[in-house]
Amino acid sequence: MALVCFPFKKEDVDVVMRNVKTAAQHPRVRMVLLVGASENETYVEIDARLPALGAQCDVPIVQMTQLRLGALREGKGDGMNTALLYFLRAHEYDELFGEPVVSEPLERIHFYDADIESFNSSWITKAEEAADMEYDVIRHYFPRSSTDAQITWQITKVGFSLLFPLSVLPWVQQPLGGELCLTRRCVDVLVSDERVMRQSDWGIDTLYTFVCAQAGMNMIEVYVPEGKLHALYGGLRDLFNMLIECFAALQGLQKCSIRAESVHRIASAEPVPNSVTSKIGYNIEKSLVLLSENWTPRQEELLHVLFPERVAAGLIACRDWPQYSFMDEATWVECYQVLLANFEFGDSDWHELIFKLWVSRVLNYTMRHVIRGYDTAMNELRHMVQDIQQKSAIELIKARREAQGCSPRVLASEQDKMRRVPSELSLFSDEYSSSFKTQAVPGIMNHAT
Ligand code: GDX
Ligand code: MG
Repeated sequence: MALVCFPFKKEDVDVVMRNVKTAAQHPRVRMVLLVGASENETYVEIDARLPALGAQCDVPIVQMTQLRLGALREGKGDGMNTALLYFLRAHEYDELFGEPVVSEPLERIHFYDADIESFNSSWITKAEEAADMEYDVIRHYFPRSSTDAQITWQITKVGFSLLFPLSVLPWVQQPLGGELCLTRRCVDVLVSDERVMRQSDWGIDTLYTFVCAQAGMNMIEVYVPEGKLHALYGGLRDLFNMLIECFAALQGLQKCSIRAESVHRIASAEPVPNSVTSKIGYNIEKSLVLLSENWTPRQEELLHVLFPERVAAGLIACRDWPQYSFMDEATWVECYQVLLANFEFGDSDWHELIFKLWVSRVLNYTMRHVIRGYDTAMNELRHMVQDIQQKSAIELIKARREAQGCSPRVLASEQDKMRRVPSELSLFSDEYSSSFKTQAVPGIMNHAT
């Protein structure tokens, strides 16, 4: 039986209560858990309305505030990790959580954002039916507006494609999605991983995705055709923390290796409804202004010293007038590699700089591709990450073979033989041999050194 968790901070309580009721009345759900960021207004109002809702449902509905577990900003990561610990211990007395609430160990935990207006019981059913087929991780994926998900596309998908091109990670549809179901086996893996438990901020979704893949958990992505309608943000500035924390989480993983021998299935998608294709994800006019804000001399210096000159010139010119034509896909990849090598988490100049670089990238994509229609824009995004993945994969395979001592001349004839050998250096993993790790690799793979 399953536990459904809604992490929340400040949300519309009507939406939250409707979602809690949907979950509590689902036949597979044994209990519902609300984990609040603090005892804020939303928390207090939910508390007042829970007894009435509880009377209409047969399963326990528990609300709590998140524990301080991690080492970074107190955010959604602490909320989700609190839920994982609770899930493991809900059937027995526990010092942290008190008396047991259920009699048997819970088998699965589902997470859904509390602010989803299109949530319904089929989301739980789809995940449960997939879990019945013995997948460890079930992720929901959705059709999204072409201007939505710009952290997912420009940061996480680009990063996974660059750093782990042969693993399952570039294939994960929505690697930052907060809607997922995990088995007890998978939760055991996550809570015993220190990297996960310290990630108290927005980086938590990146860590769950990465660690599940690294541990070889079998994954399926189920499709939710109606899409995720949820509380909207205004300008891109609202995404400042999420951007920085999601990038920093990925940067922290860049030296990790990952094998890719787990199963990954993706349920097929369906035609995208007009409600999604016609939606604008962010306010363009408000975002143009962001390029001229919060400049310091040090940001200019960092640009001149570390980035290509056309990027430095283009971005600094934004102090007077917004520009974005310089930040095409190839330039973004160059900047991304500079950021991977040099970005300093916790340094306010670096935070502002990555934010402005990303805003110029999002505006460039919007003005060059989004205006040509939904399908064109989505194709451009897909091609961008596919190209990165392919180039990076080729570099990785080449470097690995060189490290193994294959001269380029014998590569072609050796290729088939190597593919059939299930050695510790599987071609379909991103693991480096120890000799490879010690070598400087030119170009795109300089992260491996
Ligand atoms: N307990 C707790 N503590 N919940 C939080 C906190 C926190 O500090 N901050 C946010 N939440 C809740 C929030 O109330 C909502 O239910 C959910 O987490 C997601 O937050 P929202 O502001 O709606 O995020 P948004 O913009 O929809 O973000 C999406 O991308 C995130 C990401 O990119 O990392 C969403 O899919 C998130 O689940 C995902 O983490
Ligand atoms: Mg939301």
